[in-house]
Amino acid sequence: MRDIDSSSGFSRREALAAGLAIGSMPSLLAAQPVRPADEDRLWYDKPAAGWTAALPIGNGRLGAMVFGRVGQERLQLNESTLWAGAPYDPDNPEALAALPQVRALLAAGKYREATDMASARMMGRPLTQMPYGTLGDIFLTFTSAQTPTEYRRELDLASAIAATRFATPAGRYMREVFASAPDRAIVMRLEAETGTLDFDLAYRAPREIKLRPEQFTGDATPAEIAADWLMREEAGQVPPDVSIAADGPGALLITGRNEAVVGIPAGLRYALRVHATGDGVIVTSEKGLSVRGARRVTVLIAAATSYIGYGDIAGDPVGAVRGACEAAGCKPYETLRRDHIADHAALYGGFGIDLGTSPAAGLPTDRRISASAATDDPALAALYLQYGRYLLISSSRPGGQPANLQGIWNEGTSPPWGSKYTININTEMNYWPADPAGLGRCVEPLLRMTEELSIAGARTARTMYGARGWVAHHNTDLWRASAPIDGPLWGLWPCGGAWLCNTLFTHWDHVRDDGLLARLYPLLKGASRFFLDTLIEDPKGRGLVTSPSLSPENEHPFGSSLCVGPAMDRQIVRDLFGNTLIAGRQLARDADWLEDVNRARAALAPDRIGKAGQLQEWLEDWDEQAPDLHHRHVSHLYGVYPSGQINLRDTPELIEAAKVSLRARGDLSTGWATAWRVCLWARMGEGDHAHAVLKGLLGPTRTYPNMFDAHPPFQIDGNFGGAAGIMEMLLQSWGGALHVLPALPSAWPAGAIAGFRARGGVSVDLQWAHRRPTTLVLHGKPGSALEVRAGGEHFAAEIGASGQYRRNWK
Ligand code: FUC
Repeated sequence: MRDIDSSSGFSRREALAAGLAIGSMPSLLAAQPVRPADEDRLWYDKPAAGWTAALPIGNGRLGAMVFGRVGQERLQLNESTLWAGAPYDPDNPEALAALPQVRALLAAGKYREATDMASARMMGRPLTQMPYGTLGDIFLTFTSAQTPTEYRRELDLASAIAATRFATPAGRYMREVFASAPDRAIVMRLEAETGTLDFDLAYRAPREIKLRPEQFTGDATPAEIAADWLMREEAGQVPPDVSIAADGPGALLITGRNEAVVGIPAGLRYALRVHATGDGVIVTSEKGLSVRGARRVTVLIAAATSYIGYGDIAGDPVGAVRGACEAAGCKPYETLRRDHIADHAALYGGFGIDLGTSPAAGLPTDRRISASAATDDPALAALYLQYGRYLLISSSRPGGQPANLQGIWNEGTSPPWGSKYTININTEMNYWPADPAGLGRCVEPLLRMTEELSIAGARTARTMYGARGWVAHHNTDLWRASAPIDGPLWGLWPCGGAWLCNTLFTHWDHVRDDGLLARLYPLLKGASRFFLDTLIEDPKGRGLVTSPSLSPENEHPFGSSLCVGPAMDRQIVRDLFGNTLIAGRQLARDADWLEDVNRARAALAPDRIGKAGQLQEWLEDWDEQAPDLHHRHVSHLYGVYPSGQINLRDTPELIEAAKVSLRARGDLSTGWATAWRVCLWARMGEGDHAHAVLKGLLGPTRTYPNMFDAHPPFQIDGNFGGAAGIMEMLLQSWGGALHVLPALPSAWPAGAIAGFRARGGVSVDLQWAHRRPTTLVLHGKPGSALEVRAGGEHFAAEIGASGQYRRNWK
């Protein structure tokens, strides 16, 4: 089988025409031998053997996994509001009376008793939240599938188009699929250069996917590899609550309901409309569409649910999908495609990275991943970063839902961990690369979710803690549930809302927009107020602490994770109070109350160094006796990254202690936990160590063939955390300064990055050679100044009247 090389084909030309390639990159890069944006591409010489080899597309709301199969194309579909259940209130009023008793048991060191009581009386009802679902699949089954003689499929990140090209003895074919945000539809184009297109299109309703062991490793089953026709009999089997009907010429209307889970009824309806146009004969029936003798076909897929907001499910999905299909149906394919590319480019463009290249960069993406441990492939890290940006743009768009544990891509109705929002690390990690990588606009859904969560969380604070302000625990879902779930060992952690606030404040710190700060302040104030009401004095006089709480999700040596005042809580609340002070003072609000916040911040129990020289995870020096010394969470290192409160410049002794802790924890863990370790080693100035850990993240154990992160199974946070970690090795922005090449690994001696955003609203372009900076250009407001640490120097960079500061090194 021969590969079809598309580099001289339409993708490159059209990307250039759309201004996406090197020409549109900042001028700094244009003069350099920088990897062009149209090399930002995943490609394969065979169809996807399984879901984790299929290619994701998304417009923030609608998503699809594209398999690129020859005989039977499969599009597995998602809509970001299709979750199980309906609005519900999980708060447990019994908690209020149990709270002082649980605290007393913890103070007495009776951890198991405290856990039993919390389990019986302090948990949310139901004990689990609602899972994110799937919208089912569309299958296009071709009547004359034959073994291809040439084959290539790819995902072009700059144009956000998944393309499959192949030739069989019957003809030459091309398919393109993209999820258009401006046209609110997935658009699929099929073309036969020679031969004809003859296929049946059918829908398969959502089903439960039980993860098989091989899906944990990313390997496909032999059956999957052999069976290009695998899904044939299943397509068209329709459960009773799903209806499929013809909806005019070439169109199908599919309607169904979401799932009822753990006693919460199914409140949502969904609709899917598929509309095919083309030059052949298209026949519509309640079984699907059949297309015969065509050369060019365009298939539009629109989907919606009745979800309007977390308390309002009275939307009209049928009206929405008919409207979207009709509007998109009026445009020729080329116009849909052009508008989609321009819309995507507005987010994707303006950022570039070049870490150098090697022969490995010429291999198909799956082969690069499997070879990455043993080969030199710096461009794979650059691609991983750009893929992270692509995934964020595709799964988190203003007006939509934030990226969940799987972004928006989920194959079945009972995904791992419900594919929810796990806010004790995973959701926050999703947004780590957003601002630095020039995608601050993608943070908007997280802001809106947090605003909604603060309303539910105020009820939880009142009902369960008798406190003012608002609280959220370690998970939330589409319905913004904020009570503790799963069990006290995981759920009874009151800092989820506070961490979201800090993440949003970091976003503000990058854009420095007054309107945004005014929008954030009520969130910060409410979260701070909860802690002012609930922090307690440590009986041993070490300061203010949380109780009950836990160091996510790590068991201490006394048969529980439940404890008083874990380090992470103190660090998160320290940031929260500090951020509230900055925001309140800048907005000239609540002067007296801010003094209370200031006093409480100073009274928080400080970080502690234990007898092994480690940064203590708990208030007590328990680290060495914990049952899982290599636990994936490194919660007490929150202070190092994403926070900067522990750093090389201001607290070197705590950094040394953090290194002791992290070395003991080990380098490789689950996908997201490995990505966190990359960020941490970078923040601690150890570029080669960060790079070694990154290699572990990019290898086949933690990266699937489609470059999705493997927890395992698939979880998207590692993609985002890894993208952030790659940037942290090159540029950091903390403590009022820009740190240039703070953790450059020896594997990347020369390179360039452009469009990096630093705190303070400054955009940074950097080139380096022989491991030293050669050119630094800052773009920002004329007159603004930034402290820069670069090449062993420390200087103030003032942005000139042109909006630029430039520095060249010899
Ligand atoms: C936390 C982690 C798990 C997983 C889950 C979604 O509970 O400890 O590893 O990532 O979230």
